[in-house]
Amino acid sequence: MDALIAELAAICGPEHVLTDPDVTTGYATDWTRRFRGHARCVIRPGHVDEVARVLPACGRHGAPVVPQGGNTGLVGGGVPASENAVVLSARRLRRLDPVDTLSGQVTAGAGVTIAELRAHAARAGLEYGVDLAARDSATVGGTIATNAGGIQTIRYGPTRGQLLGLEAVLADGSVISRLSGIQADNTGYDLTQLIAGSEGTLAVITAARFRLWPAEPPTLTVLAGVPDIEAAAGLQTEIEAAGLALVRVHAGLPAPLEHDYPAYLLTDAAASDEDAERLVELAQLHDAVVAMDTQARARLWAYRERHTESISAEGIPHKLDVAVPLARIAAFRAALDSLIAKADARAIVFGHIGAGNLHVNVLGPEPDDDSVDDAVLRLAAEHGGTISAEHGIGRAKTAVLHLSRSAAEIAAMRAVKSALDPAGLLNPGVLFLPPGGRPPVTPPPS
Ligand code: 2HG
Ligand code: ZN
Repeated sequence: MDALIAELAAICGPEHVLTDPDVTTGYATDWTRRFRGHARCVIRPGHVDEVARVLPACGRHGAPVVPQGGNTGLVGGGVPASENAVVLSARRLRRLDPVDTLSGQVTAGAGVTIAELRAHAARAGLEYGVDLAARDSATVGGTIATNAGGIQTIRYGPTRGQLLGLEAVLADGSVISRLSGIQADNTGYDLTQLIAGSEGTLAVITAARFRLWPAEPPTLTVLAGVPDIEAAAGLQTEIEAAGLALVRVHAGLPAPLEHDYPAYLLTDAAASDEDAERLVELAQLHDAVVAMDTQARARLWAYRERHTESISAEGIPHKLDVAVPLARIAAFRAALDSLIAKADARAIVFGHIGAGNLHVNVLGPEPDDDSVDDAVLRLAAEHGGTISAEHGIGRAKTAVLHLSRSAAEIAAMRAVKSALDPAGLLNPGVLFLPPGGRPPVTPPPS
């Protein structure tokens, strides 16, 4: 047997070292199917102490480690780029402490899903501030590593905004643990916030301490037809006609409104009946339906949340998760149309309009063809925007990080990376362009 695999089996138990290609392939392919790699094995530690032994073992054998949560990321950040890589699945790190109702906080293991964390908080009358369509698979560890946003970002901020402390293992196996939840803690570098959003390149997250919010569930959801994207800006979650049509086909849903519209707006609100009436009378809203109970609200949200799967049913999408300042969103949208037409591609655009965040999903180009990706990301930068609003850089956007970060910032980020992980053990090829350029998204069959 491979000496590394024998060592890993001794640490975690042989049943937690997966080597069967039928099983490991699932861990080495991302949710979109655009990014594929090959895992030498998948290791599933069940405790932080095991993680602390796994990392030095992989280091000794020169095997890169790719930390992975629910594998719902959309930019290839959890997919191994080298044949030799070990995928470290954090899904068995399932600690979930009782909610501390005095402080309104909770500690959760990296493998707890967002749906489980939200349900746990809700049972204590509190709310975890992040929610997203992938809630049943996306994990605490993965959403911290990617600083996931989701559908409540405007209200509560992204994952970083929920985070009070982390337990994580550094590349050399040392464990850092800041789970006390003390908010008044001004003692130097904030390692928690440094590791959040570092996409598995600085540490393996094993647990986290979160702040929770008083539960104030929205009382109504409005789905409205609007004339264009500008009318939707300033409000909440936006869908366009093409996306809604796709969702209706793939999810078998009826038309939500009597007529079709160029764009749709979906928004949750904590409001009274009168407020709801005032909302649907807004001049920009051509037509609207209002849902006031949980089931009816879920029915309207399905039109938004089933976009990702409906697009994937049509092909392998190029996911370009950009944000531009709200004042420039209409200009960006118009320029995007002509760019997509010239590329002879198809774009499905939806997002979180209140945050200026558009998920531009391009269908048509081959998975390895980055030309549309480049053009759309450049367009966002030219409009004063960012190349990633919520999904991160992953492997997908390493070559264009400079569109959103200055040379000085990238140099500082690289310095942090080499100080904490001098051998480049953790998630090589993610965030920074590797020497020799980005490997192909789909490796040749081995
Ligand atoms: C969402 O907003 C997710 O539903 C996925 O960020 C976006 O599939 C996408 O492009
Ligand atoms: Zn999103």
